Amino acid sequence: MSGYSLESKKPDRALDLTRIRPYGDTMNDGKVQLSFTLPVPNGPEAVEAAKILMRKMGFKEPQIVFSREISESFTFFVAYGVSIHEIDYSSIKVPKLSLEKMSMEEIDRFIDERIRRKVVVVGASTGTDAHTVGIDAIMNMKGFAGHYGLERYRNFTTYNMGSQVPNEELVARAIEVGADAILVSQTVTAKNVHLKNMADLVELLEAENLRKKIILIAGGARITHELAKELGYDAGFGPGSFAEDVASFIVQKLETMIGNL
Ligand code: B12
Repeated sequence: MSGYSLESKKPDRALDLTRIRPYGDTMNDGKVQLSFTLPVPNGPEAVEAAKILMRKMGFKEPQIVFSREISESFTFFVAYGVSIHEIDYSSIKVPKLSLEKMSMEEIDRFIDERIRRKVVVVGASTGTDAHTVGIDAIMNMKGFAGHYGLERYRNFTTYNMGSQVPNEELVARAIEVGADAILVSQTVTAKNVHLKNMADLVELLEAENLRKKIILIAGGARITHELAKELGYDAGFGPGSFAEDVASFIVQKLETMIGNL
């Protein structure tokens, strides 16, 4: 059988995409599973507290199906509930990156034929962020999930500066090596620390009169293309991104920038 179809889940009538609710056992039953932690010891009061919270969150028929104290006076819950809300799926418009995705070989050939020099990229996990796995997945030779990283590309020269790199150092290195693109990884988003750090980098590049000359890309588990654009970046890449997505974007954008010189 070929791909999943909404129609196949509801043979008796076409699904009204203007009014959809979560799917549990039957179409639009609104059933949701969620988990959370409360700073109280486990017990009947904790379970009751979790149910009250579920009702306050707008769920009907709250059920706590699992509760366990995960450390002293902190209890983790798994809950089921019925969402009373519905959404108009047909009205949703999400800004998406439109690019022609190429393979590593096609990208290297594209650079041979249309850029005719090496593409220079500097990347880092910036600010206080110590997570390196994301930026390494994109840049390191071996790459991620069977997709080679940028270091493997014949026509890319890459500088991976590692983690906890201050914006100033990143910009200084980009200037030193004549970077075409800066790659920023931001994993920790607690209290929106990434927003300030990402915005500060844009300001720094503007102050150096470099923003329009360098392709600026952000990535991370909570980064979307929409968020990156809002913060003044050229593109944002979230979970499931691979080096060829980023490289396809860089070379196509670079070709336009060179053409506009
Ligand atoms: C490994 C890990 C660590 C390791 C990191 C080791 C290392 N060398 O990287 C250590 C133990 C150091 C660590 C520390 C902390 N961590 Co941590 N960590 C993780 C963990 C388990 C995995 C992250 C990971 O490697 N993912 C795999 C990579 C491949 O995925 P990814 O980063 O999303 O990358 C992909 C895309 O997002 C994208 N991408 C990422 N970056 C970039 C960049 C560019 C330019 C592009 C194009 C694309 C791109 O491409 C990648 C491939 O598809 C996650 C939980 C989880 N399961 O996700 C928590 C997690 C990220 N950590 C978390 C936290 C809170 C911390 C600490 C603050 C904990 C603490 N209280 O000390 C510290 C922070 C330290 C610091 N100063 O940054 C939270 C972050 C919550 C938040 N959103 O803020 C998470 C989500 C755990 C949780 N649920 O609470 N952590």
